[in-house]
Amino acid sequence: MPGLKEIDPEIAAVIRSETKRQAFMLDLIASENFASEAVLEAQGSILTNKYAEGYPNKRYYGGCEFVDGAENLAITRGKKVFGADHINVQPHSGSQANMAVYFSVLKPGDTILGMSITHGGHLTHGSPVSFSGKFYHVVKYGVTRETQTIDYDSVKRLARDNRPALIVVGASSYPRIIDFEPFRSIADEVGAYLMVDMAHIAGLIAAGLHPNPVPLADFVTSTTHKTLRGPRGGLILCKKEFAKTVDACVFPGIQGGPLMHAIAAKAVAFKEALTTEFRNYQKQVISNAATLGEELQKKGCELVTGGTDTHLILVNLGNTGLSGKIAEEALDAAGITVNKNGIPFDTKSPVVTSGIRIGTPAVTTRGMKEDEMTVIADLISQVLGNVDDKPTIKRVRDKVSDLCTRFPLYQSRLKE
Ligand code: DSN
Repeated sequence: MPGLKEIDPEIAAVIRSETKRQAFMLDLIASENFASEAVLEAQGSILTNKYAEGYPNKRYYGGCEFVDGAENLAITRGKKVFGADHINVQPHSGSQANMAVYFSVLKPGDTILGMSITHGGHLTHGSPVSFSGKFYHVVKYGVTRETQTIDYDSVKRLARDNRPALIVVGASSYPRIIDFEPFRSIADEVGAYLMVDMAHIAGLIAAGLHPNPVPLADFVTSTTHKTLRGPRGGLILCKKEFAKTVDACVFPGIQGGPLMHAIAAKAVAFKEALTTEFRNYQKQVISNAATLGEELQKKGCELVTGGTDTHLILVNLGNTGLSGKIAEEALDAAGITVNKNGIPFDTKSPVVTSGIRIGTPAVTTRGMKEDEMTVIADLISQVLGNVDDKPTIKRVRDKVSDLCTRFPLYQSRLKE
């Protein structure tokens, strides 16, 4: 059969350009990573051709004996990585994983207590523009003004006052360790279910470098492509008693045929997550984030919460006079990819923002360490101090390109 270049040169060109962009720009998006060649091979495999609605040994189609093998491997390994009773590896995304949990224990109109997106939470934790804010009555908790860390006292007060059916824990721009124990005891006190969305920190948890919510929460959801470094997708972990209802809510509740190629790639990622190399990688991710944060502070940058315990830092640009939008655009022009991000109590809109979020999972996958974080902090600060100065942007862009060349990525793909 003819290949992509012959059939569709335009899409082949898009993939080639994106491969070059990933190889020669610094990816500091906290939710991104570079999947291994093994994960990519499984995800790009002929398993995409197979319909397998249902679960292993209980499918609605014939010919599922081999894809059953893939899903069973993903299930066994995923449970081992996180120490869970039950795992569903079929969610196409983190949002679908969250939706399936909500559908399994909530009725429309029930109250959920989730972290405000403006304080670091996620769209699906009750934002009014997401299904979660449209189907349910949402009460939001956040961080304190003083420490910018989760206000556990206010979580307790809000839970007592509003008696939520479900408490949602987890964040997409929170740089500190989350203590799941207070949430468990608050949920018990008010008779709520507890769900933890660990998407951002799943890799750290798999490596034992962040407390594991699985023993405490009724449900734990995640994506598989952030710190966990697998294929794009989602998963749900839960106690045995919820297994049947969660599975039924994923299929046939909200999804049809599972993406067997993605499930096979999840199995590969879980295998990788069980290795010593993976643990060492996650340690380096955290150490790199700490170094990057400290070096940026030395250059005068203000960090939300004053630092990080995880893979990400949130820079408050207030003292620079820049918005997140301007900073993101200037850094992008210099070959450094970050995202504008609201900071707690931000007065700017979500499309402008007063902050940028910076993460180290992807650059650490390339092999970069503390020395490179010092260089990157210097490059970022040069750009932030000279957003309109073309020669500075060009000089930084050249340095970024040199740095990326020293830490090659997807080399065989660049030759294609
Ligand atoms: N969009 C993801 C992130 O960047 O954190 C969350 O879903």
